[in-house]
Amino acid sequence: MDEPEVAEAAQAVLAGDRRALARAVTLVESSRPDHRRAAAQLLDRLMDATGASTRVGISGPPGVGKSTFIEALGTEVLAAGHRIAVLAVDPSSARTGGSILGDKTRMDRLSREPDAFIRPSPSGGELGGVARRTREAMLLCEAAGFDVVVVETVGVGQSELAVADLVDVFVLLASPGGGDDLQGIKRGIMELADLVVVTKADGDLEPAARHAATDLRRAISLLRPKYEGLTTETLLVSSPAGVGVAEVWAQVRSVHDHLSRTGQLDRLRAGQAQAWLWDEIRAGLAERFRRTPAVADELPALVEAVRSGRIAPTAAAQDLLDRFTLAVRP
Ligand SMILES: Nc1nc2c(ncn2[C@@H]2O[C@H](COP(=O)(O)OP(=O)(O)O)[C@@H](O)[C@H]2O)c(=O)[nH]1
Ligand SMILES: [Mg+2]
Repeated sequence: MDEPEVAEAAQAVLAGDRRALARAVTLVESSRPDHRRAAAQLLDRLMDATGASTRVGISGPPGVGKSTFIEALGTEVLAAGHRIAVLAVDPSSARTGGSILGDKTRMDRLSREPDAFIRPSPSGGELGGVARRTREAMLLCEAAGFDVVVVETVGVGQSELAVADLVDVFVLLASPGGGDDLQGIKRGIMELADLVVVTKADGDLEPAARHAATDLRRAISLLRPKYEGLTTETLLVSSPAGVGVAEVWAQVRSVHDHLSRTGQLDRLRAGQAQAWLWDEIRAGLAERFRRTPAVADELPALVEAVRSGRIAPTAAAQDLLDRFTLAVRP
């Protein structure tokens, strides 16, 4: 993509052209070096039009009801006059080559709305790459005029941490009947939550959902608050019936307003931007390192030597880094 094409793409995204937005997201998802360069130029042109959205992360284990909830939330958010973009981060799809299909059908209603944009995560790639593409896709959506951006992630290991690092408000979904182990939520993940939502508070599951909420409230009360003057609420929803969803949205707004009013949102985003810069530098350096012939020539032998215990990893790393430094020195 040359300069004028990038300029044209930027104009189309700014005009809210959904197909242009979809193409731009495809561009930032590509790992081809020329695409990476074009994507960076495109984002650079759009930066001024970004940042005005409410960025919401929604996480929880598979089957907890994330997609169903987001569909209900989306309806609420659209009714309030917003435009909503939903991006999915699913590191498991990298391994299974799919798993997002179910989500697509479940967000059927939302995906037909003209003021909604749904984008499942691309399969393939490691978490770092998926998170980077999601950050960029989020900025593109903002430039296209979406003022609510929801990032859905399957709660497996590190992905919650990555998502919590790119949104303003992080919502954790828990299911009833998780037993006495607090639905298996790890303490570290609970500490990230700005809001906890217990799903499936309906029918036979309602008592269990109330019980789970009580347990979660108790557990949260023992944690150090994430922000001064803000408590992490635990709310109940029944997504298919839409019960409790408006309350969740109101609470998301309230947390966001608080952060915004107190200057904490600016600090949060500044920190996120800085962390992103270092992610990019780390990823770019590793890439250039691997591609440097003086490194690439020795890498397989040294990896083997480290694997068999003949050379200490530290020594091998030193050796390779010295080769890299020598190679890049003018
Ligand atoms: N009864 C009830 N079922 C729900 C609710 N939310 C989701 N489900 C069901 O739980 C299953 C998993 O939902 P899904 O949204 O795909 O979960 P995800 O994997 O977290 O995205 C589906 O069969 C949904 O119909 C709810 O609030 N109440
Ligand atoms: Mg889902």
